[in-house]
Amino acid sequence: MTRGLPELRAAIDAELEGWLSETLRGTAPIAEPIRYAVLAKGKRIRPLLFVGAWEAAGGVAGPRAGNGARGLHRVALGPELVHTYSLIHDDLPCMDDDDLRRGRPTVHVRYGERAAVMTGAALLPLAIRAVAEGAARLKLPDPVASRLIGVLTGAAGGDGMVGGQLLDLLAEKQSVSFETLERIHLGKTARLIAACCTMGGVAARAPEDTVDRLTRFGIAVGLAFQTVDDILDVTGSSSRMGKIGGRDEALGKATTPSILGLEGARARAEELGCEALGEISPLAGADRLREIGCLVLERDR
Ligand code: GRG
Repeated sequence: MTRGLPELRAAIDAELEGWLSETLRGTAPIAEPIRYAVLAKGKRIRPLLFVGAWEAAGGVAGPRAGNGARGLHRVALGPELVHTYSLIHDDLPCMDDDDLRRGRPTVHVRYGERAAVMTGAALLPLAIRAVAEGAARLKLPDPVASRLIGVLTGAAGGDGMVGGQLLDLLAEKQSVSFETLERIHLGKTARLIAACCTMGGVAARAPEDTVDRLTRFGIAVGLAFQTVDDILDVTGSSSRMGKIGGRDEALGKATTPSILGLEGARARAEELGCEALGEISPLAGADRLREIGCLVLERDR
């Protein structure tokens, strides 16, 4: 698979669109807000990381792998659907209370709060279904498919994204140490990003030391991702980001720039980026994964 990132992103978008159309048939009225949230212009970093990690782990899609790339892209939808659910719930009035996301009104602004809660909830089972279907297409044995689901659900749960989000909310307007801040970032952001990388290694049936390496890469990239997000909340353009900036300060959130200053935060992002790239340097097929890692660090939205 030698396509560039824009082509890969387009292939993932096409899989999302096609699969949702097929899967949501007969599920009106929840289908509309689901499509609205998922098909909005996200950067698709998590599915890209999954495919990049799979390649770095030596994954090969061919006739012997069943439907090859289609199966791979179907699995890649799992983390994106979990991520989209987290954005919908994160934007709710009882959470961060945001009106704009991915360049358009948030789901609760467009469809109401009750529909937004249910849209988020509906995305979780869809995510598991996408991973299970993709694993079947790749002809992965059941224990490998179960492990993929275990990695994704583990990262999304109380010990990962949901737990990190609660810590984040509890820390509002509190004085927080840098160590505590990074523990929050690990839970609310980095665990899901790392799960994409772990899943890439698992789906490629790579040796365990490679899977561990990809997980460590993912954690460093995930922490860097949140650090850059905190920086952009201070310095970024709202129209470019598709969401309102300055929200962290308004909500009294501890962030990397609020603790280390902007320059300190930039240095921390760079340090994490180097750590991440160091982890995958021994892997022969890691060019795309490296490119995605750099994209995370250099992004402006
Ligand atoms: C309410 C049960 C319940 C759970 C909520 C809301 C939540 C769980 C977790 C929040 C996790 C969260 C939103 C972390 C922030 C991660 C982050 C920086 C998201 C932005 O990701 P991008 O930039 O977004 O990849 P796009 O739109 O490009 O996909």
